[in-house]
Amino acid sequence: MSRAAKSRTVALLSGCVVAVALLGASATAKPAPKPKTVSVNDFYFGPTAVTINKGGSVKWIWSSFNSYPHDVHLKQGPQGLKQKATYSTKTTAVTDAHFQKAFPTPGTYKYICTIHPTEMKLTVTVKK
Ligand SMILES: [Cu+2]
Repeated sequence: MSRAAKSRTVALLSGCVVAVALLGASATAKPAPKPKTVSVNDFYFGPTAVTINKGGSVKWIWSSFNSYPHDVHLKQGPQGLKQKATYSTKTTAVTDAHFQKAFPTPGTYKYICTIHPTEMKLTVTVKK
């Protein structure tokens, strides 16, 4: 076997080892709930509604194609919601920003972009 072929074989084998290790990890690790992602675009949230379980998270990702600034602002949440300010971002980024938030309290959360409040709306529903 040539030296190049040998190193290719080694690379292939180590690739298999990594794949097996990853499979093993995903089989044994506790399934961490992945955040639902919402893209922040000129001039809409995509999708416009998401449903998560209690304790789940939403991650907003600003599109790299944006030309205008946007924020993520909780307009209305469940009654008596604690730490309400933590549900909004102060960022008015155009691109390359993200905001992740966990929702321990079930209910309906109405979001807007304060810069485009009539166009950009999102409903987050948190199930019990
Ligand atoms: Cu906006």
